[in-house]
Amino acid sequence: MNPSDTIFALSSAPGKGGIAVVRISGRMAGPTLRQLMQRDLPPPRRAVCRSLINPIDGRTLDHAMVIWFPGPSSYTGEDVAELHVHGGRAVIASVLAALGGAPNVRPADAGEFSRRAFVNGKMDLTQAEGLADLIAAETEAQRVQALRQLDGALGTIYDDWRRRLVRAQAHVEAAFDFADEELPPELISEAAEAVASVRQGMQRHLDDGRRGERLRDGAQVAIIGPPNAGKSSLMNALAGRDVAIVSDTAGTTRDVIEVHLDLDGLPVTVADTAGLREVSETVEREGVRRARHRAADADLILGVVDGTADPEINRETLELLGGRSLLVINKTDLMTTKTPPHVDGHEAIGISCLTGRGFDRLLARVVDLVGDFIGEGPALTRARHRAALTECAGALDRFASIATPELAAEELRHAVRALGRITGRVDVEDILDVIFRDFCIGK
Ligand SMILES: Nc1nc2c(ncn2[C@@H]2O[C@H](COP(=O)(O)OP(=O)(O)OP(=O)(O)O)[C@@H](O)[C@H]2O)c(=O)[nH]1
Ligand SMILES: [Mg+2]
Repeated sequence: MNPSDTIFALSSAPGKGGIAVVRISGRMAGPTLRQLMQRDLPPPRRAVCRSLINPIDGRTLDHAMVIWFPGPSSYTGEDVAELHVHGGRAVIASVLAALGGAPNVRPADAGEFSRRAFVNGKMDLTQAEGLADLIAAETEAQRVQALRQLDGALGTIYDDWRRRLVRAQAHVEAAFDFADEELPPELISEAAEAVASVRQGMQRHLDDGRRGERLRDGAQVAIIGPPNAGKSSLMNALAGRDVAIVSDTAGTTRDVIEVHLDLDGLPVTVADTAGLREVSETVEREGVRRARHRAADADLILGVVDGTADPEINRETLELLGGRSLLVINKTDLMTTKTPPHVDGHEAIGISCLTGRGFDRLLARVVDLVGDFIGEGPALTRARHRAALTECAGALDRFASIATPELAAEELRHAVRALGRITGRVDVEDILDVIFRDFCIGK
């Protein structure tokens, strides 16, 4: 894969459509476009109608809308041509075949346009990831988060930390590299303060309960409760279809059953689990173990109990509630008494899976709780970022406990490198820039 090649690809989805967009990027984009149109290039960034001609046999391929983006004002930063052709399979195939026959042009590899945009400084790595997430987004909240990341909200936070650390590093390095020069003594203490403040912000970012990652992958909701309480019935009601088997036999559900749902724009994975009880039978016992495990990992627990049953069987369910959770009192259609708003300090909602009563209220509370948890504002979205930030934080902690400037500077270097890996900025030139800009050493 040669980055100086000129590449082309179908940029819209494959298949039949009203229009299809073919992009060409690289040095040969202009000559190739000229040859396809057999006319001069149109004015930059203006949509024009042109016939596309097959250069081999001179026959017309399609009447297209053509836009010419001379570099660097283009998506990739290179010369880019966009051909908006009619979206039929044969049209697309003939245009791609004509491009394939053009000299010094080749089909693009996966992600190659965006990779070039990164290499040419059009976006950082978090933005490239945001773009991938935006294309994959299936719910409204995922779209909003991805767009925020594409707009550079995450990259801005990481770059700001990195800039402050680079500056601290430059100051610490200056303290021993240029020991004979007149350096203000507060430089080191200021550097230490700056590092401590970045470290704090980073910790808050890391302690966000993985909400950004959850929004990418879906918040985890676990339905737990004693056997026969109506857990699978609730799961089916939430999913709007028969996902899990419902029966009046206690112990019907034995494994964890998951559905992915879009609740008011929020991606949620709901897990129905085996009824909690002490059993000797090995398969059901394993199911109960998995149910407890799910409850421990969940972002929201829905503890379902049968409002008509002996409360004694609810004890373990109530014990597992805590953190973000709701007690769902089911089968209100069989109850003569009203359900209390709280039970043992847990917020309670009465519903009937049979009649649907209370279900809207429950759904609204679930959306509230998951929405609160996922929250607003840029959040860590990927394990890759978390790993790099954790590494960076470790280096900053070691920096704080080291007395010799040489070793301390080495830890800062390590921290800056780890942060730079997130956005894809790993150069040393800017450290030198700060040194020379701030100190004017050697006049
Ligand atoms: N009257 C009434 N019956 C219900 C309601 N919800 C569920 N049931 C019945 O309760 C029984 C148990 O329902 P399930 O949904 O299978 O209960 P579960 O909690 O998943 O049970 P296990 O998987 O065995 O732990 C079934 O016979 C359901 O039809 C309700 O709101 N009202
Ligand atoms: Mg069940």
